[in-house]
Amino acid sequence: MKLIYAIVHSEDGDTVTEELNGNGFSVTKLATTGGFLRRGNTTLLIGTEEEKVGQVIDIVKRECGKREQVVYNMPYAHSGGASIAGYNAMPTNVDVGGATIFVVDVERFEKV
Ligand code: 2BA
Repeated sequence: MKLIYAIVHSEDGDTVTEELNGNGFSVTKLATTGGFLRRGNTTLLIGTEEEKVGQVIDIVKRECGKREQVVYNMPYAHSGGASIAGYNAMPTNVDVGGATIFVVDVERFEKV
């Protein structure tokens, strides 16, 4: 048996958990914090048989893969009070998603 730790962006946590559950995998979802950026992320614990690890990783890749998203930044308003009315929001491409995955051996698994 293997235990998979998948650290994903918080915004992907619910959809990937639903998809894993829908495919018969049990998931424990933890609210975690990245040590470097100190932002919230989500860590999923998935215990499964060795032969199903590939299927879990495929689901995580599909639901949490890196992709670009367009965000609209409002121009910065100086404290002088100039109105931002009439300015267009600036579209910017940002990277979102991505997952960090660890697969470890489970020495013993019991439900009591
Ligand atoms: P990623 O490498 O995609 O990592 C995303 C999150 O996954 C990390 O959040 C951390 O929570 C977890 N993680 C990644 N690798 C890990 C590992 N070897 N052991 C345990 N947890 C791990 P953050 O720590 O907030 O990092 C966010 C992003 O900042 C990282 O994205 C990476 O691009 C960058 N980063 C992290 N540590 C760095 C460092 N020491 N120097 C430069 N950049 C760093």
